[in-house]
Amino acid sequence: MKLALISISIDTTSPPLGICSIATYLEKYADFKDTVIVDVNYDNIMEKLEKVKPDIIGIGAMTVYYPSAISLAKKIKAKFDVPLLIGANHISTLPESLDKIFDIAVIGEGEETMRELVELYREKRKYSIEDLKKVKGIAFYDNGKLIKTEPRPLITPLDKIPIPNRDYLNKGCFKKARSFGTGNFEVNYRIPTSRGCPYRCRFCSPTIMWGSSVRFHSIERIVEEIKIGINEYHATYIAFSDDLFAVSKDRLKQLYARLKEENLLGKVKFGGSIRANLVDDEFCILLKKLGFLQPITGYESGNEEILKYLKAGSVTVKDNYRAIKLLEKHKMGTRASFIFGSPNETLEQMRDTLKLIKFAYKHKAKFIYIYLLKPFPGTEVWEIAKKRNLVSNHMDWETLTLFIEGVNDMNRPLMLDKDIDIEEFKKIHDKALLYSRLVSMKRLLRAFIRHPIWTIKGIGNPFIYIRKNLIHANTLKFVKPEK
Ligand code: B12
Ligand code: SF4
Repeated sequence: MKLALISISIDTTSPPLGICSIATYLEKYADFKDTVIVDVNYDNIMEKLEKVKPDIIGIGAMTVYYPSAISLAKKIKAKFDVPLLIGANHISTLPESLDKIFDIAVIGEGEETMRELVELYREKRKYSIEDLKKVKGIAFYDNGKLIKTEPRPLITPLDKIPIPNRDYLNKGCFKKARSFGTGNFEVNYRIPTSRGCPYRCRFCSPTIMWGSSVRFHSIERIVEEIKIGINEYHATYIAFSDDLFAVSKDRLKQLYARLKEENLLGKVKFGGSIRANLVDDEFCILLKKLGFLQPITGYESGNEEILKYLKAGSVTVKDNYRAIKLLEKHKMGTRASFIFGSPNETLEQMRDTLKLIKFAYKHKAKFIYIYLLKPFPGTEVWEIAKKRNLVSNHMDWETLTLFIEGVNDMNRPLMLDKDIDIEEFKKIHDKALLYSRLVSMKRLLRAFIRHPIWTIKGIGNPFIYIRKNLIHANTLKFVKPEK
């Protein structure tokens, strides 16, 4: 019996660790070794499935990829008469949006639910409705009616989940590629060290996915995973890909002490997400000693009222300015992300964010990401968008995807406010993007000076790259609510 798990996220620097974790878990707890990972970045999905001939197929998708998951599912169903599963963030945060093309939705943490589903299929060679009703943490249709079973308890302690065996991943994941973490060419490696986040930002959904408390891997286990990354996969840059990595100084201190004992400091560069409210000199010194580069920080807004709304009062604009300054002072730089288009955000408030972006630019931010607020399911922003009739459980999911046809734009904006003056907003947004592009150009230039061949290889034709990513990156098409 074979299981194929498909990743459709387009990103060569972030291997699909969720399905890799499921494959490893099945090996350990179901004695099942026949999982094959199909990765859109390296495989022709349909060709690979033809070759593998799986008995069960599963696709994982964030909301931005849900339309792609549905169209892939249609192709798969036309060729394979096997149970087709959907998992990961989109369906976990909105099982009600389950498309009938899928036989089963796996809600939330996938490891234990997949163990049960694989064992059930191995025993009975089919899924009956009666059997499915007994499996926790899934959704499916019974005679056109959506059935959601009892929630699946979370796995505790988190170390019960084995270290993902990266041999399941395509070898291409461990080739040098331009790193979002350093801007250089690195063997990029990711390690999630926890599940969940203690904060409650209104645009984010960690509690729906991972419950209200945070579960951590032990420091021992993290160090073990780092060693595997360095020794077996030759990782040169490790990103801790938690919802929020640096939750406390204590944990950083413990990690530092163990890495020092193991003589691992300086062997690899680290990255991960931090929060402006946590940044002070001691925190920066700790990160620096660990070998951290350019920690990623969601500054989001330069306006007090909007920031208070977005981050539920957990951080102030003063914290943002202080963090940017301190990260420059300690020579780590910052990867800074900002959001425009919060509910009821005025142009004046957006200009405050523009000021903060300019400040980040002046203080040598290494990356500047400009986002338009997207209402993702499971968030408070989703509920607002729903009340405004902009989204629904069965909406056109293309509205929330990453790409606009023909334009390499990462932020297809669904404007939440009908009264916003789009032309004025575009002017502010264009200025913000200008800072982001200037930073990209500097980065590209630095990379070119250090690694000319790699850089050209990585970006292809430089003229096309510059036109696509730097000049036309900002051709926004607005989806504005009807007046
Ligand atoms: C690291 C990370 C990134 C990294 C790497 C992404 C990647 N491809 O791995 C980067 C920085 C590149 C990134 C980018 C984006 N991200 Co991101 N990212 C995360 C983060 C913090 C961790 C992901 C992770 O590794 N989790 C750990 C693994 C173990 O969990 P998992 O992947 O969810 O898998 C489990 C279950 O989902 C399930 N499962 C997963 N797949 C499957 C498949 C099947 C068949 C089954 C049965 C089960 C199953 O079982 C797994 C084990 O329990 C999550 C938050 C989070 N904690 O999930 C956000 C998150 C996934 N990202 C999010 C978003 C929005 C984005 C962007 C769209 C942002 C943007 N506007 O550009 C981009 C997309 C870029 C792209 N091209 O794909 C949202 C998605 C929201 C949603 N409703 O879809 C999240 C949830 C953050 C949030 N709370 O808002 N991201
Ligand atoms: S945005 Fe970051 S800090 Fe806020 S809830 Fe999400 S993961 Fe936590």
